[in-house]
Amino acid sequence: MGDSKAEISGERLDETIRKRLGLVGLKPLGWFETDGASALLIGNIGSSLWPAFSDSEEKLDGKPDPLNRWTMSQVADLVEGLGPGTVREVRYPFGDPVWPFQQYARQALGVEQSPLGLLIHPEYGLWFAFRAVLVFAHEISHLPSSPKMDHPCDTCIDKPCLNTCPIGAFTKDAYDYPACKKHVGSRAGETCFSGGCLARQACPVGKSYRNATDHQAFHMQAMMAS
Ligand code: B12
Repeated sequence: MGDSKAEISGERLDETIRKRLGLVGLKPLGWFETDGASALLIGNIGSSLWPAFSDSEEKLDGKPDPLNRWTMSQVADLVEGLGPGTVREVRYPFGDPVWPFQQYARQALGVEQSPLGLLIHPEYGLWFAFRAVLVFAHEISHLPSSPKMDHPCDTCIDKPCLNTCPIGAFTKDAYDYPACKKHVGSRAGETCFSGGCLARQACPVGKSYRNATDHQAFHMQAMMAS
């Protein structure tokens, strides 16, 4: 018999992780390879994590970066449950260094970029985000493969995402972040600040997965504070 750790079945591991993360509204989104190792991208679909996060100690303790701290605590529990030496490294989409999460998601999920810069999924639209990447220590066999995805923007003629922003912050190949931030912080930008990005909401794909209003407001507030 060989080293059992070298023969971890990806399908079984995926299922174990899916069950654990499902309890708190997180999800294994897809597998990919990075630096010669098997890696798993973890994220949320729409407001799937919002109920568990809303009741958490991290959300209620009044300290900074509650969602990031909550994520780290969920991932630490998960990694511990997988057993010592299973996960070599955890990468987060926040803090230093800035890991290229959108590139990871392209690899893991086969999704592509929308004109807003956010990646778009044929079912979830713009309403999915990333919380962590687990880099595994041992080779994993039978990894679940990701299905080939259509890119919904190819058949979207009107592109409402590009003509809904009240200040035209999005053009075909640029996002004017300073202008966006100035507007969202002004009286005229109150709707964006409390209800979320209007351009993102104008996308016709995956509307039923749209983030809850308080979830969107949470991210807009975090963006303004950054
Ligand atoms: C810095 C940052 C921001 C900055 C600047 C973003 C910018 N457009 O310049 C600010 C604070 C403005 C921001 C805002 C938001 N962000 Co942001 N952000 C990041 C962060 C931390 C790093 C991005 C980066 O610099 N990567 C470095 C490069 C090397 O990595 P990369 O994967 O190759 O990067 C690609 C993107 O940067 C992309 N790109 C980014 N912006 C744009 C804009 C256009 C027009 C184009 C064509 C390309 C493009 O091009 C790169 C090549 O693929 C990532 C998390 C992460 N670590 O990836 C989240 C991330 C990109 N943000 C995300 C989100 C959801 C948002 C907001 C919607 C949050 C909100 N307020 O509700 C807004 C929307 C802004 C927008 N429409 O782009 C998600 C995107 C999920 C998705 N479906 O793609 C990410 C992945 C975070 C996450 N936890 O999931 N963000």
